[in-house]
Amino acid sequence: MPASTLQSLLPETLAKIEKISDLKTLENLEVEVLGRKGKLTDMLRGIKDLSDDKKKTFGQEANKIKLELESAFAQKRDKLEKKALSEKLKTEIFDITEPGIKPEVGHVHPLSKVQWEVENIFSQMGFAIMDGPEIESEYFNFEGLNIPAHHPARDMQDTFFIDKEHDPKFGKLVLRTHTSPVQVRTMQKYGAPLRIIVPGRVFRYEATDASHDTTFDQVEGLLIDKNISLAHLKGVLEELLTRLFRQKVVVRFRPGYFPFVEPGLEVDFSCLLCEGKGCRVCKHSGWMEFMGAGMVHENVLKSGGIDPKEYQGWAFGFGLTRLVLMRYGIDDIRLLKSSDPRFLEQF
Ligand code: FA5
Repeated sequence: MPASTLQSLLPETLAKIEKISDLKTLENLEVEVLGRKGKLTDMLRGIKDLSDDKKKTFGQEANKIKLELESAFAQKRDKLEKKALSEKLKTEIFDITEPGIKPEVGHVHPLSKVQWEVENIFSQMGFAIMDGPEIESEYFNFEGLNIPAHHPARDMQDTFFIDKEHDPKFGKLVLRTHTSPVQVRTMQKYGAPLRIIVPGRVFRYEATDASHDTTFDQVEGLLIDKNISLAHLKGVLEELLTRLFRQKVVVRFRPGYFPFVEPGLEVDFSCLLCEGKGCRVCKHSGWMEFMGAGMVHENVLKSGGIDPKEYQGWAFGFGLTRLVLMRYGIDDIRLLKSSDPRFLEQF
């Protein structure tokens, strides 16, 4: 292998590199000179025919040339890449003063908002927040609450039954029709005294209209202690409503019937719009219907394992969904579960 060929390879290649103005041509030249079948590799293959002396000098020389060429190719590649990038940037229009695209941010559903507010207010009054199963047994939904099978009071709440195997001791499985079953469950678990609320979803088999849905939310309240009276209930409810509606709200009791309380009450609160004077919203009565309540029936205390001679208390259950309607002035309950963004985005 003549050394002059090796010698001329360096300046020839450097001159070619100098003239190249694009990355692809540079890459091709690199393969042509330094690649596995390239010129330099080819020259090195002939080394075996040289004398030992020449082998050494040729080897050293070839290695030096290889390193120089590698460095020249790398420098040129770097230069061409930078040039390509700056040309690309020149053609791309990027206006840093243009306003960004505002990301869509979701928000809490109005029902959850009011539920959290109610929970907050009751927590501050020392109530614990409880939960219970939505698929209930007939026992907890009815019998345990002093509503035996075939009692006409069962007709007050039309029920969805679940066609599934169940423990006959507890009756069939039902979608709970109210949050009241959690009263007995909590009494059995924690005993007296008790101070709880139970927000939760309930289900009834009934025709829907602007104020009735088949799935809605209730909040149950239960307070069991010694020397408890309905005056405590009035105080707690007026505090809740006054804080929730941010205006003075008055509560009134009327007699009502629920098998699990005695005496039983219907609770109304003063109309928010006319403050009790009478207007279209309250049908000129000055009052809004709010919920059922009463002193816990002794049979219910017994179901919960609490001695009615030692403890007494009151319970209530209101429709959270209807409260949300009043809070935001919504005129159809079905909108709340509709998932229609045109409605939900207003809150
Ligand atoms: C009950 O469910 C009783 N468990 C309440 C109770 C608890 C009384 C503890 C005594 C002691 P009622 O069926 O009236 O009662 O329902 C309570 C509230 O749920 C009603 O005042 C109403 O606000 C709401 N409600 C009832 N049915 C529907 C419905 N179909 N759609 C929306 N809200 C409803």
